Amino acid sequence: YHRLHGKNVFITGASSGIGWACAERFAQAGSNVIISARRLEQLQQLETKLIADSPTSLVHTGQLDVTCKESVDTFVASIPSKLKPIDILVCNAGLVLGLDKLLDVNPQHMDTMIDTNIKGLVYCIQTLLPQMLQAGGHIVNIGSIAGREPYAKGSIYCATKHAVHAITQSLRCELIDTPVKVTEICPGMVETEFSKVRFHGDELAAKNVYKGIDPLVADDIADLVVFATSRPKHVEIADMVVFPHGQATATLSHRRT
Ligand code: NDP
Ligand code: 8X3
Repeated sequence: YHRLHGKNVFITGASSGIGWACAERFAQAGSNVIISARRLEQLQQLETKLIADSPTSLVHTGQLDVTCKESVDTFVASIPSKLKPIDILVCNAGLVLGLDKLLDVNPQHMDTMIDTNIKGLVYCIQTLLPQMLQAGGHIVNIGSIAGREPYAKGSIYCATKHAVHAITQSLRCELIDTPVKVTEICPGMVETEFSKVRFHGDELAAKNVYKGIDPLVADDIADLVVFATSRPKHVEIADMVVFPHGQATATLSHRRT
């Protein structure tokens, strides 16, 4: 991972799960990290950990709600110059709310998923891509197996992750003659706060999602993000689909009883 040393990495949704793990992995590899999310307290805990574990890495921490374009612009403008230009953008902030048939989808949940998973990702890319076009860069979008295989009671979330897939592919075509690479990472089941958020804080319902499975953990995905972004200049990993062993499709899992 020597190529990551001294790189400036911007991570959205770093207050838990995959984003948090990415911040740790990049800092361990000698990158400087900009960590953002809505929950500042969690980010401050992460910052303390990063500074203790990786004292040579610079850390910039700030509250950011990706659904607000203005706040993305303001946040990026506030990044100290020693952490610019951004070399790597990890568009990770995302969420699912509910597990409902289309007829029962709560309109506010639908808006939040679309605003976060699609529009928030686009705002971050629109804000950071111009500087990458000059200096070079790498955009990593966290998609999902839900962006390849729609499943019952997941229509809106699946649609948002299909959108992430489409946006990533379009972007790679648009950037073909530039020094910017684009990668999509599509995980299956990863045990993070994801299911807790889906079931509105119901810990038992969240635990049941992973019952009888050895789910992926956030570090497994962070490993792939640092792998993809540390390849030689001419290597562009387009996408990676990753499951825990025991999961074969979005809905086919083998559970130990
Ligand atoms: P977590 O719930 O643990 O983390 C989600 C992160 O997104 C949090 O840091 C949260 O921070 C942040 N976030 C949510 N809304 C916003 C917002 N409006 N602005 C900024 N940050 C926001 O889940 P994961 O780590 O699992 O999820 C990360 C990504 O991985 C998501 O895009 C998810 O769709 C994807 N994914 C997850 C899978 C899984 O099984 N866990 C499988 C496939 C993909 P805060 O609340 O502080 O804002
Ligand atoms: C998360 C994967 O299939 O649980 O993106 O919705 S799934």
